[in-house]
Amino acid sequence: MKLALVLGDQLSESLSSLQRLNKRTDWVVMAEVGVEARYVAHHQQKIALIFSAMRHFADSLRAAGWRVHYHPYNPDCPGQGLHDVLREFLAQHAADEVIITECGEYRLHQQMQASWPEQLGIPVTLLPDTRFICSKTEFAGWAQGRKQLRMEYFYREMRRKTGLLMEGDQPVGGQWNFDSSNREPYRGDPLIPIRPMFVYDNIDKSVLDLVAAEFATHPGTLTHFNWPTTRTQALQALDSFINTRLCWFGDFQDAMQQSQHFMFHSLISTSLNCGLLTALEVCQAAEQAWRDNKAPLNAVEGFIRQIIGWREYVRGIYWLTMPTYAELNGLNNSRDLPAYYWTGNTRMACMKACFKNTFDHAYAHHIQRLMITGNFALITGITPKHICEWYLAVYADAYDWVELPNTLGMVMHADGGLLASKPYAASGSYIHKMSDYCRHCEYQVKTSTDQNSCPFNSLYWHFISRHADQFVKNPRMSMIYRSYERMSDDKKQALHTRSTYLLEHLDEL
Ligand code: FAD
Ligand code: DLZ
Ligand code: SF4
Repeated sequence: MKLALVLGDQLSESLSSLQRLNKRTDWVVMAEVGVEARYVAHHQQKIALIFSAMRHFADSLRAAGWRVHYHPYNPDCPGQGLHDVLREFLAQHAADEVIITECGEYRLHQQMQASWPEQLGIPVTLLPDTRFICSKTEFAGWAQGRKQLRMEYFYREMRRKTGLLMEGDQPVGGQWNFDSSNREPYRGDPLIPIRPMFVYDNIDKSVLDLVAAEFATHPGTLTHFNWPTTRTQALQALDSFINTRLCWFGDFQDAMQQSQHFMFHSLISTSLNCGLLTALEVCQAAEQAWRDNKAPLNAVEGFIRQIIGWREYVRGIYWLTMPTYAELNGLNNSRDLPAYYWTGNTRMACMKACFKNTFDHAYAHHIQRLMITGNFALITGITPKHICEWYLAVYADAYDWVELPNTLGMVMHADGGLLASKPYAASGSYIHKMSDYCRHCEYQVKTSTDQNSCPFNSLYWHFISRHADQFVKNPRMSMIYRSYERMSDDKKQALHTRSTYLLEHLDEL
């Protein structure tokens, strides 16, 4: 008899481990365990989502005729690791092989490879995760011999491989990338359609009670929990996005609003990452919307690029570079994460709005993550490990393979530019242009050196000036350095005085 361990982010019927099993003779094991639920302080909604989706998935496997051993969370169990549950199961059932689809995190992958066969006393076979469009080997082959691993070129390969938005070997519309049309601020028109609200069933309710009782000290609240916990709900979420928001996704992809937490974003990352949706089906649905004239090409291309481009690319980078990647600190940062990343208490309206969204919904959209909370961590020089841990904890879609390259590489530029050709540092004027936050803020976005001036402004120039050695020769930064050089010494001194003050009082902003 064989058994397959199915993890909390492997909730797909197409899973490679399930394909190796015989429904009638083999077993599927699934387990809610303390080690996975506590290795970072996951947001309460993330734990609720995973436990509930796992329970629903186990039920759907049983309904399809599988034999499933499900271990619900039990704080009193002496062993709280996945291997403890497997060992206990193997004591009752004689199995000759454990089969697992490779997991998404280096930490667990190493344990499965290095110590589980001995701990369990039977072979452990790890199979590739075929839910991704690009395998680890294929990515390594693409990366080999390249000086720069630019997402754009990888993305074109994925377009060719999938045939998405292609006419023969050429991109539809004559262009691979329509990003230049995707930078509009939002001024209230068109109205943002509401997302579907899901009714909790008994499984959701009992999991929400469990999380409230056992994980109350974890960040965030459960009040607004509305993540799909079944494939049916995930398909509804996808359908609602494709039919009501995709058409505006491109134009307003980078826009932010004080009172609009989701804008025109899809909200499908949680479902993609835990396995309720596959990348290919999502992209095919978007492509079909374009073919049916329901959404313009800039929106559909932009959306598909996020998935077969960025999502696959960051996964490739992760597995190509781990474990050294997690240790990188290319800008030698050493500052602690200010307490408001955990409490949300800050006077900076943009940061406060993103924290609120994060704690209320375990969500923030890409530009909030990159250009607000991420940008602030970059320009203030937060230690990469601290900010990486924060992003892994607070978002319902966060798993190491996708969070780490986004944070350490894209946001913190700690990988020396492997992932991004220049740091995404920005002053308050970018935030002012792309949002209405500054209207709600007690800081003044138009000034840099006064007592009440926007912290992002002088901190941005502090970043530019303190990292001149690294970036002055970067062609994409030359204009910025020329502007800095043109400033009077008095202005530079005033910026330095203001930013030094802010850095010394970082916790009080
Ligand atoms: P949409 O904006 O509607 O985009 C559609 C889909 O594209 C997403 O669902 C996602 O699957 C994919 N996507 C978009 N951008 C990226 C990207 N940069 N990397 C990978 N996939 C992308 N995404 C995660 O799924 N998990 C994470 O842990 C995560 N951590 C991040 C940390 C930081 C610092 C930053 C800047 C970005 C991070 N992202 C992460 C990427 C992105 O912010 C989220 O995928 C997106 O906000 C999810 O919301 P959505 O489903 O509404 O996405
Ligand atoms: C994130 C998570 C949580 C909170 N809990 C569980 C769990 O109890 N059981 C489980 O199998 N998986 C869980 N997960 C997802 C795992 O942490 C994830 O599979 C690894 O991080 C690899 O991506
Ligand atoms: Fe953020 Fe500065 Fe605008 Fe305030 S003024 S919302 S701190 S960018």
